[in-house]
Parts: sequence; structure tokens; C-alpha cells
Amino acid sequence: MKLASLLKEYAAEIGIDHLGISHAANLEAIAPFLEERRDRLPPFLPRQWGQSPNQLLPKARSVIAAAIPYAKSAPAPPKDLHGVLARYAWITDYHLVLQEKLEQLAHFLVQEKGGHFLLSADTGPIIDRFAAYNAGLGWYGLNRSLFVPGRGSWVVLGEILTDIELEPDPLPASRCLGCRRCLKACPTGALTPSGVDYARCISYLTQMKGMIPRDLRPLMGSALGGCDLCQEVCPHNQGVPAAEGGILPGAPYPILAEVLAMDKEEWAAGLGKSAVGWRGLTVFQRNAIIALGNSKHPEAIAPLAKALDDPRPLIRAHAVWALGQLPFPAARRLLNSLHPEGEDPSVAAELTALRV
Ligand code: B12
Ligand code: SF4
Ligand code: SF4
Repeated sequence: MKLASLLKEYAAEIGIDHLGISHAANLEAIAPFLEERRDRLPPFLPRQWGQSPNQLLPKARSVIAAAIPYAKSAPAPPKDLHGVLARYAWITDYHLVLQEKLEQLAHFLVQEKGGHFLLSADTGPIIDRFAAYNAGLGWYGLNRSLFVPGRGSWVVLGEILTDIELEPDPLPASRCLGCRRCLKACPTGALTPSGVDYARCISYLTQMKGMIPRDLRPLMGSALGGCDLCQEVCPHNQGVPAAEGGILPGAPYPILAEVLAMDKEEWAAGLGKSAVGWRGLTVFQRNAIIALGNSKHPEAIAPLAKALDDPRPLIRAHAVWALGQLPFPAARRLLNSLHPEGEDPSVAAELTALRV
């Protein structure tokens, strides 16, 4: 049996049902596209990101791409004021699972053939969707997601670059219907036919540090970590079978008041284990405050009043904004009792913005 077939057989044994192979040189085709939009890429990409395969690994020959499904059906939401997590954050951080499986695959190849390897998944230098597309795993949707037959876009991606020559898989045909449901579902206008403007994408906003731009906060709804809106509406994502494994306690609808009362230990033992955990509790609590403001609900006043006494200016500043969203005299009275003088500049700016 050919090495590529043996590898796929082994992959299925360790739970990777979607594995594809391409010539490493195929990745070069993305270079002009990236060059054209260098100044519009998100700030957190690694230094070597998008480099040519031969710069990443001498004599690179093949890319082995893997897709791991994570679809889950949503339970009923709780009655208390709650936020929403994107599906990839309902489970333990997928990076750990991918890394382990890619290491197993590389180990298998070392035993069969030797060779050199570079493993990459999300935080690595390879553009995962393009690698998966070239390896025949699936097609690009208009929402820029990579869709795998039978799994929709509810898959995470990772790959191995190697100097071993392996038989490539054929390119997939696109099954995107061009129905534009994904474009219409995007609340911020981040998604257009020419791509995703990361700076307006709710997924990015929930992960960025610091102050969220004021005009975008109302558009975030109750998003606490990630955004699935342009995937949820896609016909290819309906009726996808649930992947193995349970969901983390607190997911997918964390209670907002509980999020604000959480300490670092509770975070680390629970939702901090998910793929949105890397940004830390403060960013997550900032998002919960925005969700409380967007709820326009009287029960949001009490947790927000407490947040006004928080030692972290980021939390106080967003709490001022969130209280300003609540159309109740009690919220107005609280805000009127505050003064910009002597406050952190970020908090003072929010108070001033309310009063002009
Ligand atoms: C930066 C980043 C983000 C940024 C920017 C997203 C973006 N679209 O650029 C932010 C934080 C907003 C983000 C959000 C999300 N992300 Co993200 N993200 C990445 C990261 C690190 C790089 C993505 C990237 O390449 N951006 C650069 C630009 C250039 O990409 P693009 O505009 O989409 O361009 C693509 C196409 O135009 C196409 N293309 C261009 N020319 C050509 C030519 C041909 C012939 C073809 C076929 C294609 C093609 O290729 C380009 C590269 O893929 C990857 C991991 C990685 N290392 O690759 C994960 C990754 C793309 N993210 C992932 C996920 C799950 C998400 C979210 C769904 C998370 C969530 N639920 O909130 C959202 C989805 C938002 C969306 N609609 O894309 C998964 C995607 C899995 C999948 N099935 O597609 C990845 C692959 C992580 C992983 N390892 O699984 N993400
Ligand atoms: S993830 Fe959300 S905000 Fe980002 S492009 Fe999709 S729908 Fe728009
Ligand atoms: S919603 Fe329609 S246009 Fe968007 S990715 Fe899915 S099939 Fe394509």
C-alpha cells in the first residue's frame, strides 16, 4: 500500500476522518493575495506567517492537512441574563487536541519513512484554510470558512509540512450556493464579498485587548467569545452530526452576573480552558459588561453598579457605557453620581461621551 494510504488509515485509527495531501509548492499561490492585503491583516499573526513552504522547511515537498469536527447542538438557553459563546469555545481548547493528533501523525511517518516536519495549527505560520483547500478537504464558502462534506464549516484545521513526497489529493469542487445568507447575517458589515474586515468582526472584537470601539459595542449583542452568525445560517451547516465529547461547564450561555463575579481560579478551572481562554478573564468580563448593556434589561443594573467599583479602568469604563444603554432612571441616577475628575482617562472619556 502507498504511504499516503497507510497514513490515512492510521489517521482514521486515531480519530482523524478528514485528512488530505497536497504538494507543498501549491501554498505559494497565496503569496500575491497576502502581499496585496499585508496592511489589512490582524495584528496577532506570527512573524513567519504565510512564508513560502521552503522558507519554513528546507526541501518541503508535501502538506498533510487535517480537519477535526466540533459540531454540537445547542441546549436550551437559561432564563437569567446570559451571553453566548461560539461553538469552538464550548469545548476544551482545540489547539491541544490538534497538536496531539498532528504529533501522532508525524511520529507515524518518522517510523515509516523518516523525514522532517513542521506542525502548524492556527497559531503556526501556515494558512490553515488554504492548506486544507489545496489538500482537497473542502471548499471556501462566501463567508471565507472552509467547508468539509458532511461536517459543514464546524471543523478546526491543522497541518504538517514535510520533506517527504506523498501522493496529493485532487482539488475539491466548490459547493457554496452563493445564497448570500452569510453576508446578510453579519451584524457589523465585516463580511463582504471581498472578504472579512477583521477590525469589524465580532470574533476579533471579543478577543482584542483594550477598549472596544464605541460604535461597534451595540452590534456585539451578547457575544462573549467568538461569533458564529455567518456560519449558523449556512444551509451546509444544518443537520450536521454532533462531534464526540461534552461541553465545558458554563458553556454555551454563561450567566453574565456570574462572569462578573468570577475569580481567576474559577476561570482557569472552567471557561478559561476553552479556545477563548488565552485572552484572559478581564477581556471576557469586559465582553460580559457590553452584553449587559445590550440586554437593555433592568436586572443588568445591579452587576453593572458593582463593576463601577472595580479597580480595573477597562471594566469601569465599559460599565459606564453599559449603564448608559439602560433606559431606566436607576441607571441614570448611578451615572449622574459619577464625575470624570480624577478618574482614569478611559473612564472619564466614557462619562464625557454620555454627557455631550
Ligand atoms: C486571523 C484569523 C482570524 C481573524 C481574521 C479572519 C479572516 N477571515 O481573516 C478573526 C479573529 C476575525 C477570525 C475569526 C474567525 N476564525 Co479565525 N483564524 C485566523 C487565522 C489565524 C488566519 C486567517 C487568515 O488566513 N486570514 C487572512 C486572510 C487573507 O484570509 P481571507 O481574507 O479569509 O482570505 C482567504 C481566501 O480569500 C482565500 N483565497 C485567497 N486567494 C485565493 C485563491 C484561490 C484559488 C482560493 C481557492 C482561495 C483564495 O485564501 C485566503 C486564506 O485562507 C486562522 C488560522 C491560520 N493560521 O490560518 C484562523 C481560522 C481561519 N479561524 C477559524 C475560525 C473557526 C474562526 C471563527 C469561525 C471563530 C469564531 N466562531 O468566532 C471566526 C470566523 C470569521 C470568518 N468569517 O472568517 C478557523 C477556520 C476553520 C474553518 N472551518 O474555516 C481557522 C483556520 C483556525 C483553525 N486552525 O481552525 N479568525
Ligand atoms: S464572525 Fe460574525 S462578525 Fe465576523 S464576519 Fe462572521 S457574522 Fe460577521
Ligand atoms: S450561506 Fe450561502 S453563500 Fe454563504 S457560505 Fe453558505 S452557501 Fe455560501
